[in-house]
Amino acid sequence: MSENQSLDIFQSIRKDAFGALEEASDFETVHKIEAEYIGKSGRLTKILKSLKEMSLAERKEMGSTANALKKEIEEKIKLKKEEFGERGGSNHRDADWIDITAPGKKISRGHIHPISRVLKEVTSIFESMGFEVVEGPEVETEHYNFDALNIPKEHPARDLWDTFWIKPLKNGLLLRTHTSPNQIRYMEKHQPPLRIIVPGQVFRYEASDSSHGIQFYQLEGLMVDKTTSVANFKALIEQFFKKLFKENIQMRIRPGYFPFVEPGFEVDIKDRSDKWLEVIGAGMIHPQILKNVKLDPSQWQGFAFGMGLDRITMMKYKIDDIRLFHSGDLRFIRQF
Ligand code: FA5
Repeated sequence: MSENQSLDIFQSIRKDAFGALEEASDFETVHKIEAEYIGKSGRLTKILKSLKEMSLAERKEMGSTANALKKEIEEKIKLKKEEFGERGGSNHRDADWIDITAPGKKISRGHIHPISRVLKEVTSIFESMGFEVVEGPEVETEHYNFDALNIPKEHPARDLWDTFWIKPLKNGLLLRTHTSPNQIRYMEKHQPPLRIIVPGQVFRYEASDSSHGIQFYQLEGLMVDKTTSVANFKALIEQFFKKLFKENIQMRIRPGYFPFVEPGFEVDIKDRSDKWLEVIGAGMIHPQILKNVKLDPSQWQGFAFGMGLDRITMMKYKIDDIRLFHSGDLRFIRQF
């Protein structure tokens, strides 16, 4: 090998090694470069190993250049290793090193179910209008769910509510089909004037479709005073919709039948596709119900209503299938 050729080799090794080290951006890469040039079978190591086959003069010349270059590369590698975490010579390992400037991992947060969201908003609107929030049991007795509401056994109106009965049947226990039993429960224990709402889950043994669930939320409302009238009910509901939807939505009240009110109505609101959606069953409390709870119908009167919260939520968030609420589909819930 001529002197010029050997100098060329050293120059190219030097250029490659330093170029690579300059570009290296982590500890691993520096480690690889170290092996490539000055490791056991590194490019420079090979030359050093071949020295013994050379003449004395060659060996002298090549040897000192090779050793100087090796030292230079070693220095640079040491600096680079320090830069990426290995404290020169100490036994810190790469894995022990923490990059405190690295961006944090994104923490995924939970989501509030749209019905919970609406329930919270709805209760706070009614609270602002003087209503108190009360709760009642989901497993109910036949007495409160039906009889006390003027729906005795064999009464055809029982067919309005397909019921999940709890075995053994002789106990007369069921999953409440509506929140109305709480009208009775509350009036038995409290004297008017009364203003309450009772939110909760109800259950019906019926076929489901895009606007009917077998398990859904209702919100019962009850107001009893000396002069409480249909006009009060209408004003309350209009005010409520205005506050909840924050825009004027179209609503209509039409006659409806429930054995525990007289007269009874149903309230519809217009949905996006211009179709009426029934959201509330309501009416003036039937005199017989007042008598059942030992209130004198000639002194007291009031209204009651049962609002379908799932349907209200569908309107509020433009959801077109009620079954999505219990689908367990995370893509749905993550939108809220
Ligand atoms: C009742 O349950 C009565 N207890 C309401 C009532 C209370 C009347 C007080 C008079 C006085 P209804 O079955 O219509 O009525 O249900 C009331 C509301 O619940 C409906 O307007 C509707 O918004 C909602 N709803 C009824 N069935 C379902 C269902 N399967 N899925 C989702 N929402 C429903």
